[in-house]
Amino acid sequence: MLGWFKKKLKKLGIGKKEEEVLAPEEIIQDAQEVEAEPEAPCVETDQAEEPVDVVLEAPPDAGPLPEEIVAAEDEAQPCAEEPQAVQEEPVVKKGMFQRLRARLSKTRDSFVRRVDALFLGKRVIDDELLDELEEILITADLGVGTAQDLIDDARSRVARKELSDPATLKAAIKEKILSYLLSVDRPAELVMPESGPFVIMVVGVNGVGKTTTIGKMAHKFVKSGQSVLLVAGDTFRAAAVEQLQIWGERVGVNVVSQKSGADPSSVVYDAIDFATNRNFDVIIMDTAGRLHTKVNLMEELKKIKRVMGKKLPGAPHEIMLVLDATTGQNGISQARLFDEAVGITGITLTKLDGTAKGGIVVNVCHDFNIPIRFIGIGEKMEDLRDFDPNEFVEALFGTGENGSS
Ligand SMILES: Nc1nc2c(ncn2[C@@H]2O[C@H](COP(=O)(O)OP(=O)(O)OP(=O)(O)O)[C@@H](O)[C@H]2O)c(=O)[nH]1
Ligand SMILES: [Mg+2]
Repeated sequence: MLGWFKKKLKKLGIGKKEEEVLAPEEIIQDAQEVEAEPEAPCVETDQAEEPVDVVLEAPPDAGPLPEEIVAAEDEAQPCAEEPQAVQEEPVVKKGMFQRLRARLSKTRDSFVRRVDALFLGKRVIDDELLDELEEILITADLGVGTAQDLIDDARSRVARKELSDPATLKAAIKEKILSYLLSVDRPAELVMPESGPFVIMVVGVNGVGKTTTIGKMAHKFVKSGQSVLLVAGDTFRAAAVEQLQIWGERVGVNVVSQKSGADPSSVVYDAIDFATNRNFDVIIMDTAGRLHTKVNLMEELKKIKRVMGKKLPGAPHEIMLVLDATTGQNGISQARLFDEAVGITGITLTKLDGTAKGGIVVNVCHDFNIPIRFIGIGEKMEDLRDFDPNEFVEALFGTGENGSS
């Protein structure tokens, strides 16, 4: 991700496959609507030159406590203090890979292990085997279209006598999946703005992990030396502002907010002024996952995008859709809906740690020409990974010893 941010943005576009598109109200899963309570306007900052008011209350679901985060960071990089500097990087990298592998274990069980079990003792690739393989791919949430393409490819390679036994078929499936993942991982074209901050607008339905991902992203940017400003654009849910403020405190970054119920466009308008005047590098804006009427959510997001562009030409530089991997195929419908409304330029897939539906990653890359920027593999600050197709496929298919199958 830092490569993505520092160097350039990836080229974007939309490619679609025919799949059933749900009505917006079916896709945007509702939760209990919370009445917004008016609160004092605030700009929480430790860098601001002007005096500011800070309103900070404990939100109900702010995620893990700071102590847990510190402990988790220690746990995440067990080899970081290795005395021999020359060995440090590979060892840490290996530890990171093993952690990713462990977090993807449910998906590996539901997908690769089932493929292994299917192939056990089989000597020939016949129609029955391919049909059963297709079923595994579909139930592992790779999507019907992706599964069909994989099986069609395998079938034609069998016909061309390129594949003869199940072991080569597994390698072929792995290779084809990697090709889907790499096809949207191409080099960037867009450069960082000449002046002003790089603006990221984060969107997604409620509960997918937008605010948490924003906190984690901010942590990554700060670690790479960027100054980050968070914008509390979810003015609908009463505790949303406080939840972002807590993340701001954890990460040590500023949060611009107004009272609950305020117009999110006005919040970001002020935030862009604030960031431009103080030379912030990055603005990350949180948005609501639901509003009183669902159709209005999309209209609200369109308005925010328009206002950003008027205030800072070229902004937003990234519209990041957050998808919850545990929702499986519903995520595909969400991606379509948000893309049609505001034009998605990057995707983060969260909660891959708790689900057997990780095949959705392959489905997203196959169905959309939108790069996956990050994957979320836990609730803690360091549990956001840059999406690396090779690493992901190895974590899924590899033995874990040396990354080979
Ligand atoms: N296991 C796991 N949990 C996650 C991950 N990302 C987010 N969560 C959890 O998902 C829950 C919802 O996260 P939020 O960040 O509040 O989601 P949101 O999209 O901002 O929700 P709304 O503000 O209601 O729209 C929280 O309990 C997070 O800790 C992840 O990668 N793995
Ligand atoms: Mg939120």
